[in-house]
Amino acid sequence: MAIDLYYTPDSPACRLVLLVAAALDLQMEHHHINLQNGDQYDPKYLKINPQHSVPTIVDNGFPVWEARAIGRYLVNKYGMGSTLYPTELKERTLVDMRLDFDLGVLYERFAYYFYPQLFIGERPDKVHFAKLLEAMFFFNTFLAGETYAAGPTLTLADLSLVSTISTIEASGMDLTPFENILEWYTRVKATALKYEETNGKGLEVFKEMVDNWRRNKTEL
Ligand SMILES: N[C@@H](CCC(=O)N[C@@H](CS)C(=O)NCC(=O)O)C(=O)O
Repeated sequence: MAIDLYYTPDSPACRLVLLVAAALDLQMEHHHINLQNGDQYDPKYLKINPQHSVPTIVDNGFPVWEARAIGRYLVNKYGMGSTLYPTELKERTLVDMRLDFDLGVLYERFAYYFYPQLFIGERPDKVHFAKLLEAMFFFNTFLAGETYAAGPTLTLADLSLVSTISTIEASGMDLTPFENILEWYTRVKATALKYEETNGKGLEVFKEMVDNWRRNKTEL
């Protein structure tokens, strides 16, 4: 039975799940949730995920949400022998550390800084911007001398962080001060399976939204 995926193409968290599914060559039944139309509040969807967030998967009746938990679930269940989520304790802990960093620090700080501007027209907040820059420098430091975010091989950490970094870039942030991030970003785009089909496509939709917002903002 195919796994059901409830998603929105431009959402960074959803793009992460698409990247993991491609890496594992998993077929999923895609269900588009239109957040603007409020599809996430449909009682049928709330029954599956009372948190009304995307992405959510339903695997043989078992619902999972929170993108990084979905990633771990998919590799644990369908990625036998995959290096995406290593089984050795220290290697796995490093991947977990980077996933938690992305969820709780990097993406979180980006969202606090950028989404109030994009969605409710607020002015940029200097303190939030400084916190985001600090997180970018953290990540740049983690990458010093490393090939990937959690060591020498591509893991779930890279798929998660590339969905965030590409979103940050699409928001208009200049990445040139972050040399290690730039090198890593180029490498991940070239090695993550079906990158353009999964992250690239949804990112274009996000970029369009940002471009429209920027145009309307300067016209005011
Ligand atoms: N921590 C969640 C966040 C997911 C998230 O923020 N999804 C947004 C779209 S990017 C969403 O579902 N927003 C609609 C809502 O929460 O009602 C994850 O990583 O899966």
